Amino acid sequence: MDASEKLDAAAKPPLKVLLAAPRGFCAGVVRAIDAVEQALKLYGAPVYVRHEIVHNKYVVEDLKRKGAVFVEELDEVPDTAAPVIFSAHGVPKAVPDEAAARKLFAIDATCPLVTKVHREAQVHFRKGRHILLIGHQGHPEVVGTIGQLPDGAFTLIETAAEARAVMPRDPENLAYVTQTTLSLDDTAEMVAILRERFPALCEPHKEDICYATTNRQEAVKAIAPKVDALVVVGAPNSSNSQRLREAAERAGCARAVLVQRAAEIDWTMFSGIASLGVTAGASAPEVLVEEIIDAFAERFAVTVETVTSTEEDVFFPLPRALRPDAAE
Ligand code: 0JX
Ligand code: SF4
Repeated sequence: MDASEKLDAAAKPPLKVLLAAPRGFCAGVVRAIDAVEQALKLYGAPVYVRHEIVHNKYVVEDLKRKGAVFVEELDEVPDTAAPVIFSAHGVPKAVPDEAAARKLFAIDATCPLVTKVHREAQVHFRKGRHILLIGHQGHPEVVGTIGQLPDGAFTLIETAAEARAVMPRDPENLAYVTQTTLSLDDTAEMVAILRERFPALCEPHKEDICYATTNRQEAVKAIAPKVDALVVVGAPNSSNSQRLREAAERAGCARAVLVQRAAEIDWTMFSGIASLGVTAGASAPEVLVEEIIDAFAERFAVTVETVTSTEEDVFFPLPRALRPDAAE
């Protein structure tokens, strides 16, 4: 430490940062972003992407600069030989059907763990079961899951009150599936209510809330009670990121905020703190975590400690059309 750094350290209040691990990118997000990058490499620009590939503006803007063109619906894509990639969140069946009818070169970057939920729902439907879908209305993953089956196949359950009130036609032929990025605690409560009301309820063999959602919520809960404030790096339209902020608040950290970029931090919220928790949603790149910690380091004498609650080694291979020999 040179003299000016010593002066700096003395002038700044100390801040202990507890950095949650795991945090940030999950295997489904890595695969989806790599799919767009690889499509650009193999087929050149433009590559069309339906919906934000993952819910993060920084990621989207970076891919735009490289030649990706983002649309919300297929009717915004011209008749083209260029690839059209579906986002990690999944799409209703009507979307690949329309792409096939238009002979578009569709590449599906839906996370395999979302596709697993689609498959479960299809099996229940074939077996004549009505399906309760626990999730958030209007979220693209929920729209995609509902769109796997004909109208009326699902009833959406958003709250414990709805779990208590739902009146399925045939309670003996009933199943549930869930969105992958829900609150573990809220979902456990809703499932407990449904189980008690409908003993014949068919359940997923392996939970639908994915490993990444589970691990990031557990990691944030481990640090939240120990810090004065907590930052979740992520976007407001990112369900899993919002759930991390909520989980931190419920675990005892009253000052828990979702932040996209350092420039938007409201510093009045952090006056007088001595400890800070930091985590990131599954769609938030690590470079933004670093940007935010650097912004705190301009105002505080920061020391960083990583708190690891579990190790992850999940990896999903790219969609087939993008594997190395695909364009030959
Ligand atoms: O809003 P979500 O959490 O579903 O999506 P996001 O933030 O893009 O995270 C990655 C994709 C997750 C799909 O399950
Ligand atoms: Fe897949 Fe889970 Fe990541 Fe969603 S959060 S993309 S389900 S691994």
